[in-house]
Amino acid sequence: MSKTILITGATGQDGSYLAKLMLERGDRVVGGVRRTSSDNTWRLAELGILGDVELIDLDVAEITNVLRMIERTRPDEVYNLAAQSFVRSSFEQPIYTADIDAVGPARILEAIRTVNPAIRFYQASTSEMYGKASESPQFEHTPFHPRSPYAVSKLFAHWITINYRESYGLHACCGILFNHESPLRGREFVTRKITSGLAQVKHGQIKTLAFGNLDAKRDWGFAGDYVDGIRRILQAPKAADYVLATGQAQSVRHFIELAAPHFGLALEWRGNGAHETGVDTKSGRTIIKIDPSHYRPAEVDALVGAPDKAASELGWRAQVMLPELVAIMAEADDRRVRDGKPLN
Ligand code: NAP
Ligand code: G4F
Repeated sequence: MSKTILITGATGQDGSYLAKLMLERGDRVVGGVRRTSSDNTWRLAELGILGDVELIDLDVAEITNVLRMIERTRPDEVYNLAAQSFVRSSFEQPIYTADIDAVGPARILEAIRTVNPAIRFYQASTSEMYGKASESPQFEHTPFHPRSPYAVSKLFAHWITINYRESYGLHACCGILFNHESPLRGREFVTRKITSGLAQVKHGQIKTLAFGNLDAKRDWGFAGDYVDGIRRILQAPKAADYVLATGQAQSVRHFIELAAPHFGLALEWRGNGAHETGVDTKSGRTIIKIDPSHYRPAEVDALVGAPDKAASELGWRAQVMLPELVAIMAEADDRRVRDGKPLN
């Protein structure tokens, strides 16, 4: 039976992929968009679904707006993907980040509790909550040690979601998602910065790229796989929380090494620390540098998830592993730059 799905943050990477998945399943999809001075629907357009999603003004900063939109659209399920999602910016804007990422979900939960407690609710929790993790890999029960205002805010959101489940019986679930990427990833995140930047180097638009900590390790999967997991989490008969991850971690350095050959570059690392460079041995040109301004006040050194519960209870497994993910992203950015299309 067709359902009404409300997605907050529908213009983001996951919101766009999730909207496409739900439309393909025959659901009515209402996409919450926050008002900005310029159009930000390019991902929906790239997926060919811009005309199919009902777009509404929805900013999770404003409780009356959230209340009205839930009353008006009468969703069966709400997926809260809205966030200030860039960890580094959260150190500069901790209070704003907390308002959107922590209090925002609490506003939605209050609206659901008030309007219709039968509405199912999904909260986009994050592996960043593990931060300085005390065990590896990380499971649902691994203790949290957040290392940024973003992660602290998301931890509040995680627990308030569980609290509304326990206090009021809401069918409210958290997906603890490890990093997931795609050609629709924002360019400020390191994976897309690598593939879009190397495409620009290849086509002569820029000479060098500057990074921070090359040795940070992440468990990178493909966003298309993860939105399928998000949907499955909310369909499970009993509300619960799940880790979604590939189970494998690699460094930023390794991601760059995998990406370089897709752009015809033969990368060699030279030097150490802040003086390390990446040189293309074919041309002899330095294409990668270190810029310490990209270092974070507190870093998350390594994250790797254990998606065993999602596999056994939801039948979910990541399909795309890192080499294929890099190839998909590299190919998309190479094509965009070659064809003179915006990188966004
Ligand atoms: P994203 O591309 O940054 O998308 C975030 C979305 O939130 C955008 O549509 C953004 O709108 C919207 N937004 C920001 N502030 C808002 C506000 N005040 N009210 C309503 N909407 C607002 O992030 P993503 O990668 O798709 O991630 C989706 C969610 O999963 C986020 O909550 C993120 O924190 C979480 N998460 C992501 C990952 C990952 O690896 N991608 C992993 C774990 C958890 P604009 O288009 O106007 O900016
Ligand atoms: O790509 P990142 O900015 O992603 P980060 O911080 O892991 O956060 C992403 O994943 C989380 C899930 O774990 C989400 F919750 C969150 O919303 C977001 O989607 O950085 C990855 C790593 C970091 O250790 C960072 O220090 O890459 C390192 N890094 C090194 N140089 C860099 C750079 N990160 C960025 N963005 N830019 C650099 O130049």
